[in-house]
Amino acid sequence: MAASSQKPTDREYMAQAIALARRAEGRTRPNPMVGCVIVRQGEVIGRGYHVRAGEDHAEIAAIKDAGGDVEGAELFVNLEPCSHFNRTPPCSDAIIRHKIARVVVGTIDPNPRVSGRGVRRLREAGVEVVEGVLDADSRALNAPFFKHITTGMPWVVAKWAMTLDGKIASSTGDSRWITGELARERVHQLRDRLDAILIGTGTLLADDPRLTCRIDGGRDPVRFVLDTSLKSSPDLAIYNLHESNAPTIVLCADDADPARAAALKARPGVEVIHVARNADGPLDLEHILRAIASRGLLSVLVEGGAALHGALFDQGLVDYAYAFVAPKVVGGSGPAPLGGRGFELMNDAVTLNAPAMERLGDDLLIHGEVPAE
Ligand code: AOF
Ligand code: ZN
Repeated sequence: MAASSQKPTDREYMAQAIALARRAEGRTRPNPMVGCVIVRQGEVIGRGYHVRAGEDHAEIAAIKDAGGDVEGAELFVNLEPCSHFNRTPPCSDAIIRHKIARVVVGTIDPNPRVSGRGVRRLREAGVEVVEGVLDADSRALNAPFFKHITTGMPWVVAKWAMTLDGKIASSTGDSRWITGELARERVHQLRDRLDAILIGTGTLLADDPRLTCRIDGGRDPVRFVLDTSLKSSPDLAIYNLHESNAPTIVLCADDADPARAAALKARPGVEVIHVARNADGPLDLEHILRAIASRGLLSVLVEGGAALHGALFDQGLVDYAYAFVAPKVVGGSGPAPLGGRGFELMNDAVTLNAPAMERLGDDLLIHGEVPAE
């Protein structure tokens, strides 16, 4: 078997594969983002990425881009080439058939149907395989896919916008707008990239939001609204979105009024799902998140309000947080971004891992991963 050592340029080509993969961000569910670069004698001869589920995997797209002549070349891909038949035939077989000499893999596919079998198959056929080049970046790129396929839960992203004095609304409940144009555009970019969006009853009734993505070329996330006892009117904006091709799904309790459920379901694109309650009354959030994931949605953006965010953090269900902070003070008794129980000691507070900071006009965005418990 060929020796498999890294070359100085491996990381550069892997970074190119990751950049290609990202072109399909928000478009590949339930599949991961995968990019591929094929190189021969120091020259890139093929590039490709997985555009959406059911279409060519990245490796096949890159082989086609190279015109099919890839004998003796090196292939760089951020996820282990697959070894299974599903919507498409196995990439590892195509690589062997096309006589590619060396394959550099970002990270092993956590899909139990692949998970090491792809690289084994390649090695058994005499292809040199190097694993783990930009491994952490490759895993971070597809964190939602990794979580979804190994746990059946979606990647949960909490987002809020608050004033400098930590409020998400004034004492009268007014919240339009806390942040400026650029920050709001950034939110639409999140809606474009995450598969689903979820809000609580309070936000639904107070804000009457549309939860659509309003940027050029954007696509709408599948909308989930929590309305335990179906208090919302079918006339709310979210039940009358003729311009959206994503559904709106209402989550309510098993004992919610069937007539009210029927009135909502009568609206085009609206579905109603009944969810079990916890012993103390509210809907079971883990059950809700599993219901979202079971539709092949890898990630969910939670846009509030305070009760929902608080409950999710209390139960350790949040993976990533985005906090937009505006340079305004509003004072009074308006709510903070998180209700719930919270932690008694500052020492126990959730601290984001290596938070990133972005300046968006006069607003600040702080975001980062919530450490696993
Ligand atoms: C690759 N290259 O570009 C992608 C891979 O339903 P299918 O046939 O598209 O298979 C989906 C699975 O294939 C997905 O769960 C993941 O394990 C792998 N994705 N693999 O070699 C790709 N998108
Ligand atoms: Zn494949």
